[in-house]
Amino acid sequence: MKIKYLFILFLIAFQLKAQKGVRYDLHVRDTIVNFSGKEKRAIAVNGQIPMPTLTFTEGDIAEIYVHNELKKETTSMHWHGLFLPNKEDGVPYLTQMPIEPGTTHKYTFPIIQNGTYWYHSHSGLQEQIGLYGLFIINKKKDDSTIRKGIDDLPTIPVILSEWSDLKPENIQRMLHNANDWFAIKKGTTQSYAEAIKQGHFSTKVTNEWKRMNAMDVSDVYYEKFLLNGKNEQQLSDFKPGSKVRLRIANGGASSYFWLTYGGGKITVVASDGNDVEPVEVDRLIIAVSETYDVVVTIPENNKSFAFLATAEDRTGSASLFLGNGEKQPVHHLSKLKYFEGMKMMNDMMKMNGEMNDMGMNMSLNKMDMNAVMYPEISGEDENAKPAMDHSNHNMEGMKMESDSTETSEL
Ligand SMILES: [Cu+2]
Repeated sequence: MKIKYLFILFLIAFQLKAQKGVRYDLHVRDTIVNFSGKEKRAIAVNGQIPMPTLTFTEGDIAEIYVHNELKKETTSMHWHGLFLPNKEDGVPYLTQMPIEPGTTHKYTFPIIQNGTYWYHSHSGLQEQIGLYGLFIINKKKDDSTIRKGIDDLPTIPVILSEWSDLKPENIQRMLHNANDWFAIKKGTTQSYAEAIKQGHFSTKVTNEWKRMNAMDVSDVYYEKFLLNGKNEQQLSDFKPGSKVRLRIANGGASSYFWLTYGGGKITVVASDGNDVEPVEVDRLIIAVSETYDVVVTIPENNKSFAFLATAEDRTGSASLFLGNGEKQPVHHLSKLKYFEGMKMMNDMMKMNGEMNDMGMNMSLNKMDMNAVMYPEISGEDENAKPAMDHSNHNMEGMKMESDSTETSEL
């Protein structure tokens, strides 16, 4: 009996020794940034926005020291999508006390999964002004799920976000008031003047008559969209013609992004940290807090193509140029056709505000607003190059049919 227990103890001790503690120190500090031409307050970790990419291997023990060096604010860190003991989850007043200024908090947990994740502050609205970063977990060397040609590719961490010169607290207040300020900034008020200019006077009148609001696909205006904390960036140290894996997280506060690549197809290989059957797409949309792993090809010599993240409302984008040569022209997504969307909304409603048959089809997902609002689908894209779209759902009775339902179910 005793010998058996000793043996088990020995095994446990051996196991513990085999697990590697991996330490990171995060120094949280007040900082000043200038993303838009104006100096604004933000929060940086180790002097940078976004926070550093934390990389682990499954089986490691994470030891993350958060040093709160802010002047007067508390902080906390939440590890988005990770399986861990509840007390390490980073939610102030729920799983821990807030980290007071001038103090250090140690998070430690075993890494029992792999994939692409991210982490962010869970205090106040600190995430919006800098406290977001990638959390990457590689597979163990002997993991049977390792995929040749995917898991052995060089990795490029990509974290998306946006910047507003307004304080996040003000944005929150404005959203509660539901005023038109952001729509004015974005040029999406759909005024009568605009309606007349675009030949949609009667659409606008009907819209007002039915007391519906102007069309929009997002609520906040941002001065800049960022990819790894920059609006534009170039990586030129990869072998021309080779493949790379982008580990992408959307660390934005409210923006969905369309992802496109000038250098060819995008192969999606993982979603929210889980491997998926690889699928080739022309583009995909990433929601707030989602992650995707994609594989793209580095261009041949003397060229570089943009990996583009375009805000869903198309008011702006951020780009990562891949390749060692001249930047090739970027194919931007054209402006949305709001009046066409408005017209469709009108057509769905009876005068008394009830839905008609068309409205029913819409709610049953048989039709898609994108089909009329996205110029590249409706076939009136002034930015030339027709791009096959993989975003739309089934659209019975519409002039365009989705050719790739399997893609849209990613
Ligand atoms: Cu989160």
